[in-house]
Amino acid sequence: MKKALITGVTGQDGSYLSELLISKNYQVHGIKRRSSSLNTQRVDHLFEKVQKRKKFFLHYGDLTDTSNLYNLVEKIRPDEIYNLGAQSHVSVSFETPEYTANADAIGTLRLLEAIKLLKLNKKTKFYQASTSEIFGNHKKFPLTLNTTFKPVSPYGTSKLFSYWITKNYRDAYGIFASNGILFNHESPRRGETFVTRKVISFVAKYKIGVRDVLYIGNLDAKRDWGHAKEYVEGMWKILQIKKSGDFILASGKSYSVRYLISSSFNLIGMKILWKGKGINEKGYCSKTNNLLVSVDKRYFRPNEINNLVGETKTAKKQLNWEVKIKYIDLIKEMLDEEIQKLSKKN
Ligand code: NAP
Ligand code: G4F
Repeated sequence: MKKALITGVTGQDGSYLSELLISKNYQVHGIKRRSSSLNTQRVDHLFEKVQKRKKFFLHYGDLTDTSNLYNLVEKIRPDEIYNLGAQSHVSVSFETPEYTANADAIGTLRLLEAIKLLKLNKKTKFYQASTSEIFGNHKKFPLTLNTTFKPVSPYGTSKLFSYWITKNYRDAYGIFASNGILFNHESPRRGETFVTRKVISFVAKYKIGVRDVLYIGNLDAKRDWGHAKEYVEGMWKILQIKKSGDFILASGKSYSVRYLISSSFNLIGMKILWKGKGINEKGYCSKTNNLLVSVDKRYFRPNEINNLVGETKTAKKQLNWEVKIKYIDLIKEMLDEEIQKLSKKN
């Protein structure tokens, strides 16, 4: 039985990846942070279901704690490490830049050093959760491995350090260490403060009768959105092929935040009429003229990436991986689950 160690196991991707690996008969070890309130909701179902069969274990730990990581790698001696743990919110990284760099950049180095110091170079494969945020702003799309990396946030910059250090340890010490440069991926398990979940939660509440206004940031920003469930399969594939390397996982299409809002409301039979420009732009119900959406400068970032679209052909060729779930089906699934959750509560 293969053993995997997952940092960030309590997050969106960590929970889907755990499910996938357990289904492939791995023994999964996850690192969870100590928290004053419960933070294992996304994996509790797994823990309860498979614990008896000794397939899923949670360990306390933190990417900012060197000896903790070293001791866990020494104790578990994993065949595969998936480094998914991170302060993953771009906007928050401007508020907590030093912490973000510690967890998202140096945390990766700590894990790679543990593999090296424990002489696990030939045993342990390493996956780094790299991100499209390392690209920054470009005019030519799709973005490829030949595109220049010029991140525009503390998050993107920290992740770029991790991208390079993963490559360095691959080349210098022969570790099977690979980067998955993943474009935005979402799901019903997405954190509540990311834009897809924020918008869809609002629309779901509207559907069950809650009347409020959605305050939003940059409506013009475009992202390449896919389904997280498919992307974790890509992560696993990246560690199964013969040679380590760097890979882009993307859908190849991007949509604006404005379109996200319009298409989510369309799913509950409503049409948004947009009026005004920039910071004064507002969205109204086309039938009643009631105010539904208002741009709010609180949600703008000091620096922003206007558009992200990733290249898709290489992943198809090298990993036999491609996006199958379409944008509209992803949004629909998220909305249906949100409405179901709200209906259960009421
Ligand atoms: P997420 O839902 O925010 O999960 C992040 C995970 O990291 C959580 O389990 C969190 O623990 C944990 N974490 C945060 N700080 C930590 C620390 N100091 N030590 C240990 N664990 C820590 O993120 P996600 O969407 O699943 O993304 C997974 C990874 O892929 C992240 O590294 C993210 O940056 C990267 N990524 C995501 C996307 C995307 O679109 N989702 C795209 C490209 C790359 P708590 O539960 O306790 O907060
Ligand atoms: O959903 P977001 O916060 O995701 P963002 O910044 O693209 O980052 C996500 O994807 C990255 C991969 O590209 C990951 F590496 C990262 O960990 C994370 O998972 O924002 C998406 C877009 C941005 O342009 C943002 O400015 O939506 C815009 N936006 C507009 N109004 C908003 C809002 N974002 C948030 N979170 N909240 C708003 O009210």
